[in-house]
Amino acid sequence: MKIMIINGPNLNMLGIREPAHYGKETYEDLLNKIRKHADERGVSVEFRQSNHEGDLVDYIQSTYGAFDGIVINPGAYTHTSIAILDAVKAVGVPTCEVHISDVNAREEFRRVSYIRAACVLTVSGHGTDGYLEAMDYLIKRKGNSNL
Ligand code: CA2
Repeated sequence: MKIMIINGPNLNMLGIREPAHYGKETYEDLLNKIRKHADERGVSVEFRQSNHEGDLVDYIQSTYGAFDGIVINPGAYTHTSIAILDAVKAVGVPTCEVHISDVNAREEFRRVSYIRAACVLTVSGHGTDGYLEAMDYLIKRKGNSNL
């Protein structure tokens, strides 16, 4: 099983500031944590990160016919991007939306998520463990076509 892990704008800055919202782990710590989790479950992961909306659309498109699932934290594009929503709809690859912070407990504008409508799961407010929960959901889902 192949999962693409996509992170949007500013997530490469994790651990540098705003630990109250995003914790102390760096982006590199996050990748290592996901790699370890993937190894333990025998799944293959590839990572992408960009600060540019069009790059994120390209990454999503590249999963078509090549990946079994997507775990994406679109960052601030969550709250604005119809292009990212359309890309997920276009490829039809099972996609989980992840947010490190609890977006529903923050500013009003963070409650809006365009991508959510195309996702099989949203995990919000579980810190970086949310990425692992999303991976497990996709793994379980693939093993049970009724989900
Ligand atoms: O909670 C999340 O994971 C978010 O997707 C993170 C985004 C934010 O715009 C979303 O509303 C919720 C922000 C990405 C990280 O931003 C940083 C800011 C300062 C220091 C490090 C990262």
